[in-house]
This record gives sequence, structure tokens and C-alpha cells, in this order.
Amino acid sequence: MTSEGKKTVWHAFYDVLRSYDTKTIFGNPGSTEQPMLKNFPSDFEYILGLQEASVVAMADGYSQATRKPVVVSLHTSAGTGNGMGNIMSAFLNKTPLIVIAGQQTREMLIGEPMLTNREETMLPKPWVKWAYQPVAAKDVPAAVVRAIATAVMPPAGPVFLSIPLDDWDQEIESAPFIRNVSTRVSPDPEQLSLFASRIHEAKRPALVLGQEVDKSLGWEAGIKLAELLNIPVFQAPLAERAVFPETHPLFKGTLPIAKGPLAQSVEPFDLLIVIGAEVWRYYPYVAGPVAPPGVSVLQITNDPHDAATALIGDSLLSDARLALEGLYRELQASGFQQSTGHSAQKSPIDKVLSDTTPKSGASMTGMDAWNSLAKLRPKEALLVQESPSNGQDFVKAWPSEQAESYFTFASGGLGWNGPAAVGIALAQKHKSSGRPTILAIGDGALQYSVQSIYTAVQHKVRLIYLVPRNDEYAILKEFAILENTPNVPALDLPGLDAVAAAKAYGCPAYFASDATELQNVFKKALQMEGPVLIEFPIDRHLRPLVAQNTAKA
Ligand SMILES: Cc1ncc(C[n+]2csc(CCOP(=O)(O)OP(=O)(O)O)c2C)c(N)n1
Ligand SMILES: [Mg+2]
Repeated sequence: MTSEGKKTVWHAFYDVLRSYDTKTIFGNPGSTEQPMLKNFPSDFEYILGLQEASVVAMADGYSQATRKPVVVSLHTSAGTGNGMGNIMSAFLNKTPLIVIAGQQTREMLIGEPMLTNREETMLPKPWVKWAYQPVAAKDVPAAVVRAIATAVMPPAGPVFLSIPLDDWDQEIESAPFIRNVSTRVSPDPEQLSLFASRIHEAKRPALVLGQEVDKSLGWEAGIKLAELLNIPVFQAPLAERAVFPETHPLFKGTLPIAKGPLAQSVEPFDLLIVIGAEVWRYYPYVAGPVAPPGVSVLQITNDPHDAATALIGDSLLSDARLALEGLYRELQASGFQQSTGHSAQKSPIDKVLSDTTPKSGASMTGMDAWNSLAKLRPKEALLVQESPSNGQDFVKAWPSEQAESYFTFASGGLGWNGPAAVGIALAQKHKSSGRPTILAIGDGALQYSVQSIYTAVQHKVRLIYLVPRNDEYAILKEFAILENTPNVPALDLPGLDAVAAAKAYGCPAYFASDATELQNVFKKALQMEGPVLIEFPIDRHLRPLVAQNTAKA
């Protein structure tokens, strides 16, 4: 309250956040943020990140694991700039972050003093859904309400507010209205019926499920539809979530990440039913058609942008789970009979799982390492992955069988998963879930947001870092072979020491030199209270970047 007993912007701001139960703020402070953070309310928690890339991705992981919008406090242009790569990832992940950057004093802005965020709304674009600096201090609380509404509506995503530092002490006459908005869109019934009849008529359909299935809590609905249709299920290329039980007999793995191989692998089908994914999320260029002749595509997504940019097929805007449930109802009502064409085949992952004997003497591949730990993996663990050249091996050796338990990024921007894992692990602590978080992260990737280890230590989150060490950017060497770009400098990383780096932040850390040691240290790590890092050597054998025909049914 002011001396006259009036409320200020500061009071209204924290009241708004209380109304939405968003009381965990991630940030890195500067002088432009101190008026917002002064007398920090005791019912809120401030999670410090030592660099803004870590701040943003920790908030992203926390938001995904709690299914809530999260406030991020960054330092004017410099802090926003540092956070920008992970703001881009949050935008592609479709995570509702309310990024608030401090701004210099309104009265001085005309002369652009130090710390002025010039043309403040331009900096985060195009990677935010909305960027705004309130026209007057009294608009700040209502801008926060609007920011939350904008962030959570589908497709969800980050928004950006710039708030001059002298706004916080200004009196306000009235608090803003607290509003709730829906976060799902249901499918157009006519288009849904049309899709159902096209599925009914198809001779050799396949389901392709993407990240929106997991984010909409659609696993059960996906399983029911897949089992009714009794058709192969693929994961969409580069999906950032697991979308279907990966040991289920109908699951056939992930579609290839490049044009030609993807088209080739879907040749056996006449209809692809893509739910909750782009068509398609490619990575390297390998020539070929978008789909082979005779293959039609139906796409269901909650994002008009992803519907518009699809390269083939008809699209239906909808929440993935609502569409899966709707299709199930329509197909059942139309008397769809379970076909016997695709009877239960063994999942391609099964044979990989059985090979878990530690290799002694010979050096391990990434796959050997993941396999050697597979049997020790706690079933309830949450998995996070940023291990470029062997991440797919990790997924194969540790198949997901539960919803909302596997996370990676939609963007490929390194430095997201390390801090995101800290946010995910912190969410487990706040929820008292008792679930550990396990992060597979390359020796190169670890370095991008390495300071997030400090936050993991300070908050004693249960997080195990598994760091395969090959002293190189292996995937870039594989890319160089595919793209025929020899003699690229700086693809080797001699002298990095993940154990020493972790210890510098106060995190217990171990080097395991073979599979037996790795198993022993991992067992020990599972008993520990706070974070622990395990580094282990893997061999430097390069493989083709794009596997051919991996998805053949
Ligand atoms: C922010 C950012 N910078 C650079 C890259 C390019 N990049 C992609 S993979 C990679 C190397 C990753 O190396 P490492 O984590 O050691 O994994 P490995 O390939 O050795 O398995 C790099 C530098 C990127 N994706 N993101
Ligand atoms: Mg490496």
C-alpha cells in the first residue's frame, strides 16, 4: 500500500499471479527488475538461474511438467537476448511462458540511458505470440491478464512484456478482471465425419502420432483408436514427446527425418492419419517426394500455422485428444470392424531391449551404454534427452510406456534440455511425486547451459545427468558426410571435463570407465537425494545420419 493506503501496480501484479496460481517465478535479476522483485512476497518462490538461457528453459520444463503458465523475469535487452534461443525453443515447444523484461525509467527513455531496451517489442519477435510494453503504468496488471490468456490459448506459447522500472510503485484505481480462457479447440463435426469416412474407406491406413497427443493427455484415446483400427502406429519425425506405448505391438517406431527416406518408408500405405504433428518436421535434406504416389494424408493439429504449412493433405483444426476420441466414436458408430490385415506384430524395439550385458574391455558405443542401464531404469523416471548422435539409441533402449514422461525440444537449439530437466525435476519436488528425472546429454550439449547445474544443486532436485563422452560433435561429423562438406573446423572437443564442471557447481559427479562401472555408479546415483552427474566414454564410430527404411511396417 502507498502512504494513502492505495494499491500499487506491484500489489496488483502479485494478486493477478495468485489468482492464476503461478507463484514460482524463474529469473535472473538486474536493476531494471528490482522494483518488481522488492519485498518479494513470502508465498512466492524465486528460482535463480545464472544465465538467462537457463532461466527460460528451466521455466519451460517446469511449465510442461506442471501444465501451467510460468512467469520468467529477465534483465532488459541483454537478459532477453541471452534467453532468446530458448524463447525460440519455447515457441516451437508451444509452452506458455510469460516473459517479463525490465525497462529503464519511463521519464528517461527519450534520452536512451544505459539499459534502455530500444524498440523493446521487436527483440523477441517472431518467437513470441505477443510482445507489448504497456502504454501507461496503470495498464500493467491488465497486460499480465492478457498475456496469460494469450500464452495458454492454443497453440500455447511464450509472450513478452516490457515493464519500465518506475511503473511498479504507481497507484492504481482498480484491479483488473481475472479471466479464464479455454485451452482446447474441438473439431469441426463435418470435417471430422469426413475424415472418419476416409479412414473407413482406406485399404492400408497408418497412424502417425505427434507431440500434441501427449500434451493433450491423449495417450489412452490414441491407444483405443489404434486398437480399433488395428493398424501400424508411427511416431512423427522429431516429435519432442513420446506419444504411444513404445513396446505396444502396433508401434513401429519413428518416421525418418528426411524427405526421401520418409516417403520411401510410407510406401506400403494408402492413407496416413497424422495427429498432433507437422507434415513434416524434416531435418537434413535428402531428395525425394513429400509422399509417394497413391499415399494420401489427413492432418489433425491445434495449430493453424502447422495446418497452413503442411506440404500435403487435408487438415482439421482440433485438440489431439478430442479428435482421437471423436474419430473413435464416429468409426464405432459407423460399424467399423476391426480389420485383421495388420495382426499384432512384435515391436521393433523388443530385440534391442534384450541386449543388456555389459561389454567388458572393448569400448562402449552409446547404444551399449544405454542398454547396460536399461534394466536398472526406474519405471517411474522422467526422461529428458539432448544427446544428438545417440539420442535415438537412448529412446530405443529405454522405450517410453507412460504418458508425460519423455521430454526433448521441438527446435534442435542446444542448451534447452539441460535446464529444462532441472525445471522438470523441480516440478517433481514441488508435487512430491517421488519420481527421479534422468537426463541423457552429449558432452558438447551439456556446455550450452551448464550453469543450470547450480540451480539443480541449490534446490536439491533429484536429477541424474548421463553424459556420454566422445570428445566431439559427432552428429556434425555425420552431417558432414551426408552433405559432403569435408574439413569443417572445430568438430573435436578435446579437454572437456564434465565431472569437474559439475563439481564446480557443487554437484556430485563420477567418471565411469566401462559398462560395469557405469551400472554401479548409476545404482548409487538412484539412491542419492540431489543431482548427480555421471560421465562415461563412448567410442567415436560415425554412422549414417539418416537411417534408410527404418519405418517399414
Ligand atoms: C544453439 C546451438 N548451437 C549449435 C548447434 C549445432 N549442433 C547440433 S548438434 C551439435 C553437436 C552436439 O554434440 P554433442 O552434444 O557432444 O553430441 P554428439 O553429437 O557428440 O552425440 C551442434 C554443435 C545447435 N543445434 N544449437
Ligand atoms: Mg559429443
